[in-house]
Amino acid sequence: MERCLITGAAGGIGARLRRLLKGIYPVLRLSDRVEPVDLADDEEFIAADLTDAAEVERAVQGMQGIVHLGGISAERPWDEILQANIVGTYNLFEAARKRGVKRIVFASSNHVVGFYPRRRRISADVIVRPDTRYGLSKAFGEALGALYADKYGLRVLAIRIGNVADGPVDERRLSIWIKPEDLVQLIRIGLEHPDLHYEVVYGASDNARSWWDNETAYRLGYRPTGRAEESSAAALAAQAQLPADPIGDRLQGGSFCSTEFAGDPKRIEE
Ligand code: 15L
Repeated sequence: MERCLITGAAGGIGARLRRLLKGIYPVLRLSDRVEPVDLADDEEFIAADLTDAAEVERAVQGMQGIVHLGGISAERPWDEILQANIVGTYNLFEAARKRGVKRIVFASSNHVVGFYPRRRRISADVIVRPDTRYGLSKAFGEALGALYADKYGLRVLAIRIGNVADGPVDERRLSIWIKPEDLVQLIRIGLEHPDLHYEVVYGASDNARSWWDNETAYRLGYRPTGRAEESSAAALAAQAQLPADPIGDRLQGGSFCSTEFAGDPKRIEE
């Protein structure tokens, strides 16, 4: 793997990955709608709007691997999600197929399975339970990855990312936090593992309170070094300052579940 593209390079995770992946691959091309403000002289950038298929093809041209972070990473009105995450992700996979890209690491999200209760431990094989239109769009991206792996032979890793940060910032994040360096490990598995076809893994560190069975990631060689529990006192103190969320506090997706929730909360699985 020598030539990689990061889409969504101007976003929060993109900014971290630009630094952490630098030097690992000889060519690391960055793409986003707008150029990162701190772009360095030795960084290659191509502006591309994911909804514009021709621009996406231009960004993808000559690449062997793609880390697809681009699109919207929070709940938004349907038309915005549709354009950026559904049409945009389709354009990205289609450009990759046409241009002979070998591998895609798809930044999926824990919000694909956000409506599972916190008391359940789930593997990556469970049926999806999206908590938002955003989570739904990520489920689409995962399915698109399976199609392009099975039908066209791309190698695809979908990472259901928990929360990327320097440390866990509240009680929920004690379960889903991922240290940035651990995310880099997973991305490298997606870009380099010789036996990868199509897999879904959870993007979480070695968290004692995890809700996820991440066996697939471990089988592929993942050895996370982050441990959320080491910061549990600070995370729980921060949680104590937050208002209670009677729906979100029971569910893995947290406030993404309670946003726009309508009707009787009793219907949620206990
Ligand atoms: C996500 O998918 C979001 O992109 C991120 O901003 C966080 O909110 C994260 O999930 C989370 O669940 O904490």
